[in-house]
Amino acid sequence: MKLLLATRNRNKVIEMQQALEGTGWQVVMLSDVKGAPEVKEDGATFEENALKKARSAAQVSGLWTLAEDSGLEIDALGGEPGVRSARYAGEGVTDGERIRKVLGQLVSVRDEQRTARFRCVMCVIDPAGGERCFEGRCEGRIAHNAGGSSGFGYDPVFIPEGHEKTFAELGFAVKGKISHRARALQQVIDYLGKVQGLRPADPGIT
Ligand code: ITT
Repeated sequence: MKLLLATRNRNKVIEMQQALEGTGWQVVMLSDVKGAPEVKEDGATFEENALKKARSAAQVSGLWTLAEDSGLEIDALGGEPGVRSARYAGEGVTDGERIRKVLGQLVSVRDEQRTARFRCVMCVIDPAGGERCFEGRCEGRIAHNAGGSSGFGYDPVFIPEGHEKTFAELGFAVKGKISHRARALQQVIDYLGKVQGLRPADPGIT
């Protein structure tokens, strides 16, 4: 069975593809789907944006489709950048510029007040239009300086709970087990496993 990954973020694709290996689902990229429109991510929640991305790609492709919306919530900034994580500091800016903005706003914030979490909501749409969403979270804190070169986005400033290094320093071996994306994806994989299990009894599932 084919599963369309409805994301244009190559780093997300890498993380999701690795986890989906061996599940029996054949991954299809959004770049392989003709006419997949750009989605305006103007929802107020991760779920709204994830559903928007999943619905538009599912409609064009007719395939089982997985999309996600994710971001970093920093308590000292009232939950910012949150759903605006990709657009924080403006459109078309680099990860480095977004990180500089975050660190700049936290200059005078002490360790114990630098708590934060990554959140990821993944939505799966089936060809009959059924929708299921799953959320993964990873608690942690914001470092005082950027460190490490693995991963993407805010990884160089996020220290997950129980660790003293950033995701970018810890690398994928650790991130792939405990991240918000890994936790959401595990629930998706469990759900897709049940779908596969139902298949012989339900010829309607393609
Ligand atoms: P798609 O919408 O095409 O999936 P995107 O990069 O626009 O890709 P989002 O709208 O979900 O994705 O934005 C999420 C942003 O949150 C992302 O660009 C990063 O800045 C940040 N982010 C999400 N997950 C992250 C992670 O695992 N590590 C570091 N930063 C992350």
